[in-house]
Amino acid sequence: MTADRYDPATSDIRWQKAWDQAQTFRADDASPKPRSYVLEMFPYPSGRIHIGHVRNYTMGDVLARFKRMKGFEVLHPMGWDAFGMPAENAAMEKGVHPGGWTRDNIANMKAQLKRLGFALDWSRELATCEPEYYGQEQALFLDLYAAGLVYRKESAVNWDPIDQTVLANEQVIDGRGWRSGALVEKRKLSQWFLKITAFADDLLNGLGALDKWPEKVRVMQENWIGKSQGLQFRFDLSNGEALEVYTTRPDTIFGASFVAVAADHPVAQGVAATQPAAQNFIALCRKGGTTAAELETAEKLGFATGLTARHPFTGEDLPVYIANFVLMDYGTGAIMAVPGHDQRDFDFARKYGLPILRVVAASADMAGTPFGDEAEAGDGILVNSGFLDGMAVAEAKAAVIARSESEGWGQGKTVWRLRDWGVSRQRYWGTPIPFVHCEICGVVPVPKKQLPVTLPDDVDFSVPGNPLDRHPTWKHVACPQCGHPARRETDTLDTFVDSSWYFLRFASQPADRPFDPAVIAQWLPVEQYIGGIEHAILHLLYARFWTRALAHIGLIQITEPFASLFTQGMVTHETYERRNPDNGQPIFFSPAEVDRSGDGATLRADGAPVEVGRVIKMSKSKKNVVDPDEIVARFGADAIRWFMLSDSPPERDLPWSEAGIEGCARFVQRLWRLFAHYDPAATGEDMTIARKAHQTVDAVASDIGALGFNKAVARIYELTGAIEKAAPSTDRSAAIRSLLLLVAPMMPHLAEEAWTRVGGGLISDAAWPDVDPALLIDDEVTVAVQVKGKLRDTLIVAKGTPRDVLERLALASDKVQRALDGAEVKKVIVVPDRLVNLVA
Ligand code: ANZ
Ligand code: ZN
Repeated sequence: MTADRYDPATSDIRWQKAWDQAQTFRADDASPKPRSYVLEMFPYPSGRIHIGHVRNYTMGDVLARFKRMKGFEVLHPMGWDAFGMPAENAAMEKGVHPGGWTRDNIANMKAQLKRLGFALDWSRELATCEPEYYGQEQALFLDLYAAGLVYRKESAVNWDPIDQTVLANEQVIDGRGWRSGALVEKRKLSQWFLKITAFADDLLNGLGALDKWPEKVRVMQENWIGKSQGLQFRFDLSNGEALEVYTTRPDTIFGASFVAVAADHPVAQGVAATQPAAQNFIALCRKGGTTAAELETAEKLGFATGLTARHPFTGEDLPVYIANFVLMDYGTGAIMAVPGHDQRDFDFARKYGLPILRVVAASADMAGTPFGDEAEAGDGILVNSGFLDGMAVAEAKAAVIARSESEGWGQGKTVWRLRDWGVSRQRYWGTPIPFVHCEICGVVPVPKKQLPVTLPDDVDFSVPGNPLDRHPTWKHVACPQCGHPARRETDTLDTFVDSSWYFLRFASQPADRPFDPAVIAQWLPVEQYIGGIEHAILHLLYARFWTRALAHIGLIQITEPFASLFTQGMVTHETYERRNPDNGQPIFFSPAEVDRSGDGATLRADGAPVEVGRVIKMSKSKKNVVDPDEIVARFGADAIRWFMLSDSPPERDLPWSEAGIEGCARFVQRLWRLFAHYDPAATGEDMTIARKAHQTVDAVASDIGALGFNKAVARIYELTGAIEKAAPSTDRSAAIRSLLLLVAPMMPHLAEEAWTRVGGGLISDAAWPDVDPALLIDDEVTVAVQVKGKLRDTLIVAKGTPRDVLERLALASDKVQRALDGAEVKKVIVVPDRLVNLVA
């Protein structure tokens, strides 16, 4: 360690090779040590790693390395969520094969991840597009089928009448096929479903035990599952039929001013049989979207059928409409409409001039208050409601349910928002659904010994439609049961199926079955799962469902896959733009094209100003991106890793800055100079520094354990400063050694390089330093932290902690960050041992 400057370029590669050769991060299934499974959501191989991946994987990496140092056998795997549309789009646009495109991308991205020095067990790498993986998925799918958890049902798809093909939702743009531009129609097709609703109650109740999941994710899942208690009851219609409706607000029954049915409801069909106008209206409804979200935003449209429905209490005749906002597959496909207290009904009533009645008010004397521009969905006291008057909402609900049950026209009922999961995709690049259609035997599962059902390689993307369906030979097979000519299923599985069990396959990947349950039992559940909030609902719910379903059929013992979940914030950057003078459209420029050294911002190419836009998530379309490769080439892997951990709490957004990364690179060099002072021969120890080191080791361990990386970073800066300032005569070697071990999970390359002087072997194999409890006690002071003059937090620090350290610790506080709420800190006033005041 004689060189003055640390050279990341050579050191990074040297240690990455050393770890590879020694297989340092290979997880041992037979290890006697306690286990720790650290997992980050695996990436889609789009082509290049982006900065969000770097942040996500750095966090997981620090935790994985720390756990190793703490004596755990750590499983920290990586793989590829490799099926999906972008590969098919590339095939259509560029004429490349989806498989080749995907595998090239994987090779590139793997090299990028290796260049960042992540402590991954690459021996367990998997890609969902390989038969070794999807063949085992097919086996699991057959098991679920045998258990009655897979079934087929008619369901609506987007049909492109020109291209004669089914379109994925993303391929429908403004109601038209993305390629043909034709108006998309709804068609019914027989499709495959997974019975997630059988686990609705379990999935809901299980959330209660997930106390290491973010509250907001649990709430989102709860809403998605959407259990609601309500009343199903019968209206007598003027044509002599009965109409069942479902409501979650039986208390508002006296406010019902009309009744509505879905376009596909039998009552609507009956009306259409005699009224051509109704038929036209139903056809119009079918053109629109079918998702709840689409129906929520679409203009409310209705058709008056001429029928009436008799109100069970008042005996009044309410008009019956066919309405586009009523869904056929929810409740009974028919509703009592209460415009005063439901926004959709309100919009509809305004449009068609129907009465809007008040039946809930803030207090009894406000029964006559008129409505504003919106329905009032809130709580209150029943008014204008006969025997319900004066009751609270909850009490009135119970009263109406009880009355309907005793009079025999209705019944209390629970319904769920959660639907069964439609997994059929009419696409090529996905897992083939392992079934055969035989004219004699019907739908026949492919026998397990014939798995995997592999995708054909020779496919043609120059014509629209599903390449599997028009492949000349692939689908023609003999029926596995009777041997007669039959047709292979040409639907493939939703790619969310692939990501619903990959964490099991990482833990155990035998060649002849999906996993070994005994090995799974040792590794699972995942101790810490880290990923983006965009997966709060679907991926996490589907993974929880698969885990439960596999437990249900006896393949595994656990019911929850992820003991602890962390959702990290985004990496952000300001945008640079000009307006196109011709059409007013923004033209964006990348940070590399812009000179920010002066007051404003100018384009390097022409020296003229560009507008500085908002600080937002880095995205290609806004060009506010930095390329991780380029950063690594300039500053080394440790600097970018350190930046990812430094400035913001991990759940918050992290603004990228050139000054920030430069500061990180300088800190790497600063540590290097300090490590050069390590003297293995030194004996004796300066107690002040020793105390500081032990306290920091202790605190950093709890910070990393709680994923408080920015706090750990602040403490490491603090310890570094303290060691640097200690008198040269004092022996600092023990403290330097501790510091080195502390930064090892975060800056592993620098740490390995310095460790060659300190210890034998790799620092990646070294133990986390021991803490002497006696040294943890110190002269401590409590420092108040104020934001804009208001007390927001307190810091317990060693007496005499320097100003810059106090400032950094204050900024690292969650409470302070919350109080700042993104505001820029203009000035910091520090009174050592007493106060930090942040002026924003
Ligand atoms: C009367 C009422 C009054 C309603 C009121 C709401 C508020 P959630 O909470 O999402 O479960 N509804 C029932 N079936 C429907 C269908 N097939 N398509 C569209 N809407 C339907 O929603 C339940 C409420 O959504 C039900 O309660 C019903 O409107 C409507 F102040 O009935 B309500
Ligand atoms: Zn057959």
